[in-house]
Amino acid sequence: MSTPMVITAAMVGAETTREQTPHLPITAEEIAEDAVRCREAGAAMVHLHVRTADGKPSQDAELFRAAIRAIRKRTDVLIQTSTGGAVGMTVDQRCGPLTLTGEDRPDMATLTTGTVNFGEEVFWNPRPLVRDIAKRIKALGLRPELECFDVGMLDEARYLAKEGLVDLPAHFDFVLGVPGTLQARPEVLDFMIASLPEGSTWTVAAVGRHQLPFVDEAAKRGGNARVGLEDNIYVSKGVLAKGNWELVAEAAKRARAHGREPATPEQARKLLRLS
Ligand code: KMH
Ligand code: ZN
Repeated sequence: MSTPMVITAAMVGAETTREQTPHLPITAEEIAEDAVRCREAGAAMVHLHVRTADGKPSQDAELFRAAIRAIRKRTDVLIQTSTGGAVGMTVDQRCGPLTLTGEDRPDMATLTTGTVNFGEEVFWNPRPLVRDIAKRIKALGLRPELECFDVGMLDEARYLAKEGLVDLPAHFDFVLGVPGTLQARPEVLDFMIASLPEGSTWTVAAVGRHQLPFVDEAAKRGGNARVGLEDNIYVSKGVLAKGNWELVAEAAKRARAHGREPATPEQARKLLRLS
């Protein structure tokens, strides 16, 4: 039987707005409601950002706590918190969710391993900042998802491993198609996979119109996929997804078409070597 496919729902993000789609969840209850439906549709994990009541991106620990509690009250989906936040945030702001311990501790956290252009802006990740976040993730006893927006970020993960800040094999997320950086093409995905440290696992998060086609590309290659309103708001050309769950349902359909069942949270925990 084929390895189950871990589908991650990137539900909120920092850039998508209610003006772009009325279906973006913002409050803890809205996030939890959509997360329940994502889990039912086949997501094993949610990639979580939070917003203030007026919809602004935030990395506030208490907003994360409220969202995590609301989700865990209703579903067993794994929770991966962002440490990327929004461009322009300080490292302490970005690490808000890494201050949550005990029953509010997330299951995983992201770690972007280098600086990239991000549309018209810069997603700033110089080495000292990356080391700082890597240490905080380790101190909390979490495994990072290494967010690679470009090929060199894979090599940087190896460098972090040499410094003892990241354990290999690791779990990587190839973020493809952000304007200003590496674009979403099948040959790019092949090169990223070939460049992985041995034994590592991977997810692909392709943005915009590439999101759903790259679920197929990932399924064919034995990898995992991330979908959701953080990266794409359309379920088909010009048709808004009615929630993250609709993108997850479409991803699950595509996974099954390639003989891959969506992983349960328990299976994802084993596949991604989470504690
Ligand atoms: N919002 C982007 C600038 C992450 O979540 O770790 C960064 C981001 C990455 O979304
Ligand atoms: Zn994110």
